[in-house]
Amino acid sequence: MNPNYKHATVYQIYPRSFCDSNGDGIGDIRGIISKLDYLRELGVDVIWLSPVYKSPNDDNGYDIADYKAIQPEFGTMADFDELLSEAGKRGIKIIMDLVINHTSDEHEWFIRAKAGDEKYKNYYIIKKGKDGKLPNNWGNFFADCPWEPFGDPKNEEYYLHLFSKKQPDLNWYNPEVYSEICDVMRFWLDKGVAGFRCDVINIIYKNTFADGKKQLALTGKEHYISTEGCHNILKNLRRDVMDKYDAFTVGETVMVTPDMARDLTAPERGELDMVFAFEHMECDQIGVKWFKTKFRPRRLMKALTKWQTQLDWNTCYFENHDQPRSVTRFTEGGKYRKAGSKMLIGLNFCLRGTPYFYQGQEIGMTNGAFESLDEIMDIESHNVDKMARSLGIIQPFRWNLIKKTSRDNARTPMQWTAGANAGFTSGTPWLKLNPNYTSVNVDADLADPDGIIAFFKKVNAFKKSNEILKEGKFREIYAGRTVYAFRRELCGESLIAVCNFSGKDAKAPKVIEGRTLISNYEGESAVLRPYEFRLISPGKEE
Ligand code: ISL
Ligand code: CA
Repeated sequence: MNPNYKHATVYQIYPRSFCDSNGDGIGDIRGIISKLDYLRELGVDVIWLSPVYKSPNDDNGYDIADYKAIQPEFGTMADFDELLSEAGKRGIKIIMDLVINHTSDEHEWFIRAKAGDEKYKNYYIIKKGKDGKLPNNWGNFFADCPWEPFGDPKNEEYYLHLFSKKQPDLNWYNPEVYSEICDVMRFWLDKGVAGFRCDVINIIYKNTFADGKKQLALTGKEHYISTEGCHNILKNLRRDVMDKYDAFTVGETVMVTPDMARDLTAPERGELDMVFAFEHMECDQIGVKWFKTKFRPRRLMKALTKWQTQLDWNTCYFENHDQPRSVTRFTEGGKYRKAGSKMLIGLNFCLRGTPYFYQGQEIGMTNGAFESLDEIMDIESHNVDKMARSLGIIQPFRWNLIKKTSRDNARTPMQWTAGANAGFTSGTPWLKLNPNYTSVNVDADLADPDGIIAFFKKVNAFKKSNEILKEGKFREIYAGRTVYAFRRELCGESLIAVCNFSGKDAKAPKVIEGRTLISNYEGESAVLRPYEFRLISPGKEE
């Protein structure tokens, strides 16, 4: 773990939806530059920038057509360089999104492969079908078929795409792919970026292309999750590239267990600095993430405690560009928006690990207010609709699933002001704004001394100056139906964090006695109020 970034407060920007500087309705790099002072005020140390590379946008930039070029609608390389230097002046570092499981089918490598160039064919995973059948029975992350015919149908060749068919998987058996990616990483590190968030990094190396064990979703996954081959690639990337820079990596690791996460991050193994795990994001679903069930706080507490105790260093997060908004999910649809947002922010800072926040979380943005699939742009949602239709699921039911789970819930434009288009753009936003921007926006929140941003800053500053919250061990001390409390302990001293995941008052457990240092409510109270958060200094240690 690079110690320079261990305690960074990281803020994720989804460039398309952050701030539009030129009125085309699409957020851009100059828009980000214009908000750097705002981010410095929040106390952000590192920005994780979702992809800004050249892309045909089948998956909003996660389909990269050129790893060394900026997407024209986001600006130019000169804009990017200016962003880096302006951020640097404010003490803010930038990490890039490194998407290396796949490229776009419009990447030059894939275009050459299709033109029959053997060298580039070997950059991708191209397999023969068998007797008119697909090469294997694997599933696809976007509710699609993962094999698409490649070239002349007579050849019966298919290419693998675990995501959209415009995202062909790279062939990590090929050392040339490795060298190309090293080169890409050096290109950005030489410019001065502080590292990478590595997209679905634990699935890049497939052990075999044999059929997988049949399952509800992602048949075949046992052949590619956290394989030895993947570990080796990560070790090499660390040794050949990362170690030469002051930088860090955070892996997006899907379907990992704490054991796998330990292997991916153990300092002595020299692979990744930290990983995003998903178990706590799965506490309101059945089987696959498109089937949401009622949120039960106990499931969230169980997942948090499990990861806090079984992995030495976590990434702490409740939101990103793939997940519905946390305040909608975990605090009754946002009925207690202000208290709920603050509670989740407080909790995120008090857990052991590096805290990550997603744009808009600091003002309590809620899920999008979409009324039909026509208003949704996310390719995943459209695929889910198709799949559900093919299973005979009726439209109102399909829509109900998609409305709750669509990734566009997190991608609605950032709400800056109560003015036209929430101050996001002077044009027409690429995705429908949440109409609640008239009251939920940065201006309004900043003007409120009791606002969410003020609370965010307070807890952020406290954490930065407090060794117990930074380095202390985690111990759960109470997990009731709605009340969750834990201690952070360091050298015989401790702090207690407590949350009430309920819109009703809850009895305060005895174990949380002490002096309240920070809370999202005014004044003392014997009971815990709806979505109350408290950081407590216990009187005496037991
Ligand atoms: O639920 C998930 C994991 O359990 C998924 O959302 C998962 O995070 C996702 O499918 C992988 O996401 C990443 O790679 C995708 C891209 O569409 C996402 O936006 C990105 O975060 C393909 O590059
Ligand atoms: Ca723009």
